Amino acid sequence: MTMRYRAYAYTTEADRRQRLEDDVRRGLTASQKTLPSKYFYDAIGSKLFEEITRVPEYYLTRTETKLLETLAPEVMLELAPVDIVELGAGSSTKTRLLLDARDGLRDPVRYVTVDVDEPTVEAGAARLLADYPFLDVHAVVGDFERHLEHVPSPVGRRLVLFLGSTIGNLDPPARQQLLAQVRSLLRAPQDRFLLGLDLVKDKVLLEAAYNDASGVTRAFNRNILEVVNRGVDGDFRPEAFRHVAFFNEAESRIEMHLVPESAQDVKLRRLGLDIRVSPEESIWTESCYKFTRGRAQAMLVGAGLRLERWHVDPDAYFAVAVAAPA
Ligand code: SAH
Ligand code: AVI
Repeated sequence: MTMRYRAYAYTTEADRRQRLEDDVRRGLTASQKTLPSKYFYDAIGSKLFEEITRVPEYYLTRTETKLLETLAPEVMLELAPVDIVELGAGSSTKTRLLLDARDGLRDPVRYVTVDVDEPTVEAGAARLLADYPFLDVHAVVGDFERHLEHVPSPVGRRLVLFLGSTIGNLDPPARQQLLAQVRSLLRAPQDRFLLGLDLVKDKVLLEAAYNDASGVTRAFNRNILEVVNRGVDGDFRPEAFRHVAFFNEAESRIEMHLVPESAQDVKLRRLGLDIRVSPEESIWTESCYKFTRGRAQAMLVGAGLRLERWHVDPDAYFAVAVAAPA
């Protein structure tokens, strides 16, 4: 790729493997078995996620996209950022909506993308570079919970993006920690943070979004077992597990689990570990928290941020918050 693209990986293959081994051992020997949701995103998982964004039940992506289309001119022309940092950008499709709205502005922009899945980042960057000659791309291939210190210092007005309600995949303590780090990425009073949040709504709609009729979310959920098999030389049979997703109202989150049809004895050879998963238990693979304006405001304030604007679609399904340093 051209000199306009630079990628920095902050973990070695050996380190990544060690972390996966530690996470799998810890998660699958706990009384409530768990796997961290960041492991969904291997090449197949990222493709399955892209497919999820197109199933009719998954309203999140299309609703946020519409909101961003409306907001983009205001955000881009008012803020005129020259330094855009995006966490969990994936293929950077939504970033394009913002870049398209720079109508007339041709100042160079540096785009810093932070994501664990390198091939997806690279493919997204290639498309951006081809279409936006004013752009430089700096890819931080890593974990946004561990590697934000490697985001380079701003080159001018900065806009940080965290879209898609990916923040909802973090538990409250991890979420607060991440927001505090985002706050430290904002250096100047005019720097801003754009945050996409899925909102609390009718349980039927929420549950349908995670139980699509075409079964793509089921395939996405089961794929994490393929990632584990590859990572620790395991023999999970993903098809032996049911996909279970429901709204936990008390915690305001969708929970995704994998529940075996019958008891499964699984060898995790690289860990020297044999485990049994019985039909009375589950492997909890993901939480997707849903927000209200009040809760979003409180979490931003808790991280030293001020909620400046709150944009919601007409059905009040999804919100894009604009936050500033407090
Ligand atoms: N922002 C895009 C993609 C959302 S999918 C959208 O709104 O459609 C979630 C993305 O976050 C994936 O690309 C995944 O690889 C990335 N991701 C998940 N956990 C991560 C972590 N801990 N660190 C870095 N990237 C992560
Ligand atoms: C990436 N993240 C915001 C998605 C979500 O809705 O929480 C991941 C996902 N899980 C199941 N479907 C989509």
